[in-house]
Amino acid sequence: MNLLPSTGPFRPDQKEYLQGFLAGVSQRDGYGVFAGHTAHGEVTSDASQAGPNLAEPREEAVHGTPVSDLCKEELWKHQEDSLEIWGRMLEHAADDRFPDPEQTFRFRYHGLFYVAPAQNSFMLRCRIPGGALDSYQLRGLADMADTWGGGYADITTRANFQIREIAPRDITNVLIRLQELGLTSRGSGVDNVRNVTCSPTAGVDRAELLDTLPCAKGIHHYILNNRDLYGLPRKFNIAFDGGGAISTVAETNDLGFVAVRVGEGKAVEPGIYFRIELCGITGHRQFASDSGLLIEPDEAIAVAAAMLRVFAEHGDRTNRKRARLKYLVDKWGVEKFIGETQKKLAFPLIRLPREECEPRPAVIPHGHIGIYPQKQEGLNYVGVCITVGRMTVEQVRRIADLADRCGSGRIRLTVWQNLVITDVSDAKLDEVKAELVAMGFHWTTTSISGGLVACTGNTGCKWAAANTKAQSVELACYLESRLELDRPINIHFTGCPNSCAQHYMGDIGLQGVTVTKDGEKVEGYNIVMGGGFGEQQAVAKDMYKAVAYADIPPLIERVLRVYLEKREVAEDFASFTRRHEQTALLEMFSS
Ligand code: SRM
Ligand code: SF4
Repeated sequence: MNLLPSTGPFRPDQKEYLQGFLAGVSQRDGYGVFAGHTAHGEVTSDASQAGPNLAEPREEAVHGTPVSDLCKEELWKHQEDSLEIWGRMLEHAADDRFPDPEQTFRFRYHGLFYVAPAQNSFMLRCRIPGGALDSYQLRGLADMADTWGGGYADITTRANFQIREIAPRDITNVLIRLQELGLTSRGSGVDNVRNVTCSPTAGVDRAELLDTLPCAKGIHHYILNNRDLYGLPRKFNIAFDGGGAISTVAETNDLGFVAVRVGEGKAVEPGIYFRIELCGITGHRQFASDSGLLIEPDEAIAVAAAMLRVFAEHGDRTNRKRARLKYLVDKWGVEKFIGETQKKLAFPLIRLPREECEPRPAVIPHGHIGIYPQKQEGLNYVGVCITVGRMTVEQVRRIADLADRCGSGRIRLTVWQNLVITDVSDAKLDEVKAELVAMGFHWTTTSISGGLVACTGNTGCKWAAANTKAQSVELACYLESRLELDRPINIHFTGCPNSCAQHYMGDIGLQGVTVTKDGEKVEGYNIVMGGGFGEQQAVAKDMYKAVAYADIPPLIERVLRVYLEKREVAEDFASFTRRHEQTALLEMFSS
């Protein structure tokens, strides 16, 4: 009998011989005989050397998750690199064809969102680090929206720009033109680091501790040039806050860098540092929390890259509902996450309790709207209210012209869906004001529209239960014609639980739901109140469920009238709603 190992499986006669042999040995010793494999794949009888059986090819894995366990989207990512689909996009353009579900997912790597059934067309989402644009880019975007889109554009809640109603035949035209403008849309959708935000007045804010625009641009370009930072387990948000007069709500991001000053006599040299906040995800009712880490500003890109790689390697690749950074850190604890990050860094991470840093200078409520002097003598920035971020191409062009004529040609988009024109000389302020009024815009901080944020809603997004943009504008007009507020208020309209407009951090937050009224299904909202950010940070509390939209304007009017009547001196809306229990508020609002 030939018992030499062959390349195929054992023959029946070989198996029988081995079984008999092993049974004999086992009887002789009185217990089973171990046979396993060493780490090099040899068969061994020594249990202490046990390793995997390499005789069979090991199942492929994605960062340790076997391919058979991957969720659908992870499998697509594993099968083909979505950054390599230029040919396919050209094909779709040539055929004027919409993509199937798999290609719809892949196209989002390039910022192309096929948004049917809400609209039978593509939406282009750009990537504009820090929301910083030059006038020629703004004009170029307006031309794109005119030529290939619906003649309008939106500023998003990540200080970004979206153009809608693009036909399949034009998808490569828009991508090419965008690059010609020095912009990109790469990685603006699905499982990538989204548009990196920073303080919209970075570099001009008198109160800021640090100009964070170079940080936002730095990580943006690092990602663009390191392919392993695409295809994360899920989306990832990064923000840099310079610690100045305007918040960029870093605490709503997966990773927030917040500038702080450390004074004399502490464990580190006095100076300006970043504190790192982790795992903001307000749709899941969680703000980012301080990690205890204190880093030098020039370490920020390296630390962000290391944290992204830890997330890429260990985030959940099987269940997309649990694939955000929050769930990895919930599972591990912050210490383990920091420990794994440290392993990837060539310099030590340092901790310092938050109390050892100086308190943040006061944030101006609604400081993103209004006219303020810059740190550069004689110059000002003008925060313009672009109600819910929507502009016609004509308005976009006029803003670009205004920035050229009266400023330095630079503008900044904000996470409040508004924009800031910088470098306006004192002498030009009146001209800017007059032109803004002529365009239908304003800069009044206490207006309802100045604090209005609304996601895309059901005219563009299939998840939406309501027409958020139109209804929010209607509500603002209704309230502004009946009430006068002397303190800013934020109202956030979000079309579904995904919370793209962060309703849980609004003074008043509305989340779209379908409501049955008089036997008919109509658009409506769940309403939360008392949310806030920064010093006022709080997740808003549930107040009303399933209110038909038609009933909302009079309801919110009543709420605001009660607030104005019963508040303490100079009390803001958030403090007022927090001072009372939900039942007490409901009672006051019902009378
Ligand atoms: Fe969002 C998905 C629009 C900011 C949480 N978001 C979507 C999609 C792509 C719907 C879809 O999957 O088809 C929406 C496209 C609508 C359209 O056609 O315009 C959409 N999200 C938006 C924008 C445009 C809202 C706006 O009007 O400003 C914002 C684009 C930002 C950007 O420029 O990149 C936008 N989305 C946000 C934010 C706020 C933020 O990122 O700072 C959030 C909450 C924060 C967070 O960390 O999640 C947000 N969007 C979501 C989620 C829920 C993710 C989750 O893990 O809970 C989804 C659904 C998903 O990813 O599967 C989603
Ligand atoms: Fe769409 Fe919902 Fe996001 Fe609004 S919150 S844009 S409805 S996914």
